Amino acid sequence: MGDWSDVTAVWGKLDADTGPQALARVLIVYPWTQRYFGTFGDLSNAASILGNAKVAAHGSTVVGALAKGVANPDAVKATYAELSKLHCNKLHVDPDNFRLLADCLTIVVALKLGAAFTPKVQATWQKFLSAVVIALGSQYV
Ligand code: HNI
Repeated sequence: MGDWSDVTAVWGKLDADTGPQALARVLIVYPWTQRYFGTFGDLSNAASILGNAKVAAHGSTVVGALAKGVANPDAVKATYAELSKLHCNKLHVDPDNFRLLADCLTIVVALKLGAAFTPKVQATWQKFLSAVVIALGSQYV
């Protein structure tokens, strides 16, 4: 999957705010995704979303779940099989949304890394996220 050290390098440069920012962007840029987070309180405008502690905590959970994929690049599909079933059967999340989250995460990563997010790094990083997105959709029936 490209030069894997590029992915581990990106991962090592991310801070605790990465997940919260990525999920907040999903909810702001694609407001229809708010439907899954009815228990999260006020999501009525960008400032509320960016300041919402539940969004931040859940963003950390979501991006934290990528650690296993980074650690096991050859087993991405197996790693996310259970999460795929959960999002399909229990959470009823439309799998198209995984791609939206991946894209927002890439944008946050680009902002954080700046010039270090070279095209080569981007290519490998997006290939990794794409594998995760496919894995998360793989148990939908
Ligand atoms: Ni997702 C719960 C991982 C994308 C909606 N999600 C989780 C949990 C993990 C997780 C981990 C916690 C599971 C548990 O409680 O056992 N989610 C991921 C990953 C991605 C992702 C790795 C993509 C990279 N989830 C999304 C997207 C949406 C989404 C794009 C909706 C737009 N997820 C949810 C919802 C929950 C959830 C809703 C339950 C939240 C709660 O606390 O009630």
